[in-house]
Amino acid sequence: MPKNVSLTRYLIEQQRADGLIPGQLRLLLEVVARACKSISQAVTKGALGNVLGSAESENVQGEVQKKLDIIANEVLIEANEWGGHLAAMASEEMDSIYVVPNRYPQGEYLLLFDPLDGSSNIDVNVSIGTIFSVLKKPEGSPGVQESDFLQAGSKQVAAGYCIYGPQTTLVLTVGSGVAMFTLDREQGSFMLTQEDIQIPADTKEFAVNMSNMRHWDAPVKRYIDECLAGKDGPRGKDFNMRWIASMVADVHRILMRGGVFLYPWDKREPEKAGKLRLMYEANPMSWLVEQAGGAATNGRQRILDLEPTKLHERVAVVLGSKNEVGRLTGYHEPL
Ligand code: P6P
Repeated sequence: MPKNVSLTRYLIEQQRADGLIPGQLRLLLEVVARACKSISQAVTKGALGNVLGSAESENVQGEVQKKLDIIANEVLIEANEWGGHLAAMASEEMDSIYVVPNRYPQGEYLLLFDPLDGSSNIDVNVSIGTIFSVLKKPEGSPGVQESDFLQAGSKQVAAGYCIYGPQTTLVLTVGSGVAMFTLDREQGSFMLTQEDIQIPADTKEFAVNMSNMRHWDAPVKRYIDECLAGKDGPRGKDFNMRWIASMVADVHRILMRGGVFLYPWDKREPEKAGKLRLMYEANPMSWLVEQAGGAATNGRQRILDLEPTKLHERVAVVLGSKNEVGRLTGYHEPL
C-alpha cells in the first residue's frame, strides 16, 4: 500500500482508476470527512466541552437525545448545506428531510446519516461513531421529497462511518472495496491506513445483546444456543462474545477481524421489524460488509434488496462473516 496517501489523493486516484467518484461526490465525501473531524474534536473534549449528558429532548424514534447527538447533527447539516453537491439530507435526529435552502445551489446527491451512533456510550467514554449513506436523487422528479430517499440499499453510491475511539478512523466504500483512513491530528488529515479490507468467511466471535434472548424467535435462539454449546456442541468449536452497544464499534471489529453481528427481531414490539434503522444504519453497514466479502441479511433476505417504505424504517440485522450469516439465514423458513 502506498505511504502518505491522504483521503483527497485516494479519492482522486480512485476516480482516475474506475470513475466511481465524480467531482461532486468527491466534494461530498471530503465535506463529510471534515465534519467528522469536527465531531471528533467535540467528542474528545467530553466533560471539558460541556457536551456530555442529555439534551432534555427526544428524537423521532422517541429516544432521549444527548447533547452530542444534536451537536453532531448540526455539524453535518452546516458542513454540507452550502457546497452545491446535495439536494437534501436525512438524519436519525430529524423527523423529516432537510432540503438544501434556496440560498444555496442544489446538487444531485442525497445524504443520510446517524450523526452519532451509540449514544448510550457517550457519557461512559466508549467508542461511538457517525454512519453515512449517499444516494442519487432520482432523475426527473422536480424538487426533492422524502420519497426520493426511499431507495433500496443496492442503490447507494457511497457509504461509510467514522469511529471515534482510541483513533478516529473513517471507513469508506464507493463500490470498489473498503478502505480505512486514520486521522492524523498533527496534519489534520485522514490518511490511508488500510485498503481492500476483507472479512474472514468464518469466525468464532458473535456480537448480540444476550439480555434479549428470551424475546428472540426460534432460529436465532438455535443459532446462539449452538454457539454457546461450544466444541462439545453441533458447531464443534468454542465461540467468544463481544457487545459494545455501538453498532459502529461492533461492525468495525468485524471488518478488522471477522465475526457476526446480530440485532434480531424480538417479540417485545412485534410490529417493529427490528431496532436498527434501515436507511442510515443497516444499509451503509451492509454495503461496507458486502464490499469486504461478508454478508448482511434481515435473517431472511439480503438487506440491500429491501425496498424501504418509510424514512425511519427499522430492520432486523445479521451481518459479518458470510458463512455464519448464511448458516443463521438458513435456519429461517424460506420466504
Ligand atoms: P442495545 C445504539 O443505540 C444502537 O442503535 C446501535 O449502535 C447498537 O448496536 C444498538 O443500538 C445497541 O442496542 O439494545 O444493546 O442498547
